[in-house]
Amino acid sequence: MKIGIVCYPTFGGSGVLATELGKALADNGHQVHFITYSQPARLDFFSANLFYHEVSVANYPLFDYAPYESALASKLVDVVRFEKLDILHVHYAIPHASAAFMAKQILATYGIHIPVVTTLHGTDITLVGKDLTYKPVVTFSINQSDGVTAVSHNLKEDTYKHFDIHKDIRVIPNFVDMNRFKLKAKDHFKKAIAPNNERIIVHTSNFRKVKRTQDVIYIFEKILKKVSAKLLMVGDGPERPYCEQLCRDLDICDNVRFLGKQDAVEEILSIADLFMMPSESESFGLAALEAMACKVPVITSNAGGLPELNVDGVTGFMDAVGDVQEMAHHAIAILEDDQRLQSFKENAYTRAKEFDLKLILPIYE
Ligand code: GMT
Repeated sequence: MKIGIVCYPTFGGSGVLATELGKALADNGHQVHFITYSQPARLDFFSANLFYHEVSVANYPLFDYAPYESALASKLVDVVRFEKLDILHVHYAIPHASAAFMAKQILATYGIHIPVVTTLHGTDITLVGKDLTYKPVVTFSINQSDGVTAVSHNLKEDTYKHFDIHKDIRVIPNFVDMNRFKLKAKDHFKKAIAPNNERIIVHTSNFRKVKRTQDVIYIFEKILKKVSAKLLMVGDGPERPYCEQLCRDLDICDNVRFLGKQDAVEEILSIADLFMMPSESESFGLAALEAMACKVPVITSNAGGLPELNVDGVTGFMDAVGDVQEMAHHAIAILEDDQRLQSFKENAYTRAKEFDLKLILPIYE
């Protein structure tokens, strides 16, 4: 098939998942066209079946806000017509689903029928979409999609709860490429980070408020009182300066490194003993799944779809949002005992295999 994929090209989970899906579909012989405003972060190689079409927004002094949605709809019309696409798959409802709807209507005037599949990822429903500013458009464009998928049962239920949706929503969970995310020998790297064989704890996110990154620092400070450890904070975003300040206030800077945005996350996960995701809301938790594929147990909150991934007491632990005391307690329980740590690592890996790309790709197809 000739598939158009619309996504955010950044390091956010929806963009990562959309890019990995496009790459896998291309490997399976489909022709995949990414349509977005810059090169997706994980689309950093050449493949005969992969194409990238940049949406550029013409600016004009009159515009306080450049109309990206109109530019995207126009680009979709252009690419569907001239590349003869069979289907559009849009990731993240705002504004991708509504731009696709507009493109679909315009294409109909040329006698072209293009089916649109919308995949809901999380904040497009739970945070931004619910906002009255966007709600009518989100509701309408979901209902107008020819197919709708959500990345967890929790997200599907939330969508029905908050929007008047009369379309069937199919749950297709996030997946991980187990060939890429696997434990790799990175002893030199481990030695550089933890020269005295300290436990290594990792957090990766876009440092938005919803991730509760300061909780990671509070939990780590409690862990340090019992277990010698190092914390790697991967990613960047608005909360990072507050986290850095908190490390100074708690006097733990020597044990914390902020690595910024990283491409080879799997290499960092390969030296990790524990992953932390204390999010306020999380429709699935792709970053936790990637950690589990690298044999890293996870301490998460019990928000949103996380219970559909993390098996409490088996692949890690789950505690109430904001309960840093319990999260630290559970982290210490895993880290202080070599044998227990090893069995949590194996369990995390076994669970991750249930979300292997090879199993999820055919569902999307
Ligand atoms: O987590 C983020 O802030 C990024 C966000 C996005 O939409 O780009 O991720 C969402 O989609 C991911 C892929 O489906 C899910 O694994 C994340 O759980 C979800 N994030 C939230 O719900 C906060």
